Amino acid sequence: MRFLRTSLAALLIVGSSSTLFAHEPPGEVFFAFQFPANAVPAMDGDLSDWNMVPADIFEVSMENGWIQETVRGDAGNDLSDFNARQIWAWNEETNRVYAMASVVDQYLHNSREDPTLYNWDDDWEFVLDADHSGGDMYNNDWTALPQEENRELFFTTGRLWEIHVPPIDGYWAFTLIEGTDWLTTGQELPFPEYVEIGWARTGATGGPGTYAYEIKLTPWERWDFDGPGQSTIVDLEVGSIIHVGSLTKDYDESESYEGSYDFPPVHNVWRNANLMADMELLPVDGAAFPTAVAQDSWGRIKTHFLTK
Ligand SMILES: [Ca+2]
Ligand SMILES: [Ca+2]
Ligand SMILES: [Ca+2]
Ligand SMILES: [Ca+2]
Repeated sequence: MRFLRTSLAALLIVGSSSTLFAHEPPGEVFFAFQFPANAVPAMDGDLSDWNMVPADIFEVSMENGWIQETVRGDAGNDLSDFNARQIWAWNEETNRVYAMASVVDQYLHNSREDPTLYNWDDDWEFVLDADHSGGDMYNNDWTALPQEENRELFFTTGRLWEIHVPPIDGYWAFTLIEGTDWLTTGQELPFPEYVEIGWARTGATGGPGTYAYEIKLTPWERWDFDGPGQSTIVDLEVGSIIHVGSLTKDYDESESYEGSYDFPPVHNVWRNANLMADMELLPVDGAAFPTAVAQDSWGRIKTHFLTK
C-alpha cells in the first residue's frame, strides 16, 4: 500500500507545481475520491452512496493503521472497544469536500449533562484546511485577547466540526471554538449550501452499536465570524492538495473519554493544521462512471498499479 500511494502520487503530481508543506505522516499523501456531479452523496446518514469508492485506495481506518488511539498512550487499538473507517471525497462542480465515517462501539455514550456544549459524549470530529495554509487554528495566547480580536484568529484558517448524535434537546452539531456560529445554532444548520451533516445510529445509549456520519464541507480559504460575505472560498481543482484530519473521542463507562482515535494519529491535529494529512484531489474515474465525461487517465493509472 505504501508503494501504491507513493507511486500514484508521484505519477499524478508530474507536471504540477504543487509545493508540499508540513503534514503528517511525513512523506505520505492520501487521496480524495471525486464523485461525478450527478452522484455526489446525500448527507442522510445512509452510507450506501459511498459503496462505489474503492476502499483499497481511499479508505482510512483503524484496521489499516491510519486511525490510531493517541491519548491513552498504551498503543491500544482494541477493535472490540472501538473500530472506525472513513473516506474523503470531493466534487469539482459543487466545489465541496465530502467525508464519511463509520464506527462500531461496544458502549454508546450520549448523556452529557449540558446538551448545549460539546465534549463529554461519543463524537466524530472532521477538520479541514482547504487551502493547505497550515498553521495554528487554536493558540493558547489568543485566549488572552479581547473577543473581537480572537474571533479573527480561532479556526479562521481551518475549521473543525464536532458531531454528537443522537441530538439531546435538539443539540448535536458544533464547530470550534465557540461551539456555535453563523453556520450552526447547535440544533440547526441554517446554510445548507455551505455545510450539511447526516448521521445514523444503531443500538441504544449504554449498550453496543454503530454510528454513521456524513458531512459536506465548504473549502474556506478564510472563514470569518461575521458571515459568508466576509469569508473567502478556495476553487478546488484536480491535483489540488488539501489538509484533512479527524478525531473521535470514545466515551464508554467512565466520566472521561477512554480513547481518542485520530487521523493522522497525532492528537493536536484538532488545533494545528501543520499536523493534518495531505490529501490530493483526484479526477473522476471514467471507468467507474461510464456515463460521466471521462476526464483523465485515472482508471488506467489505477489498473496499472493495482495489477502489479
Ligand atoms: Ca448518504
Ligand atoms: Ca468503546
Ligand atoms: Ca487554511
Ligand atoms: Ca463509546
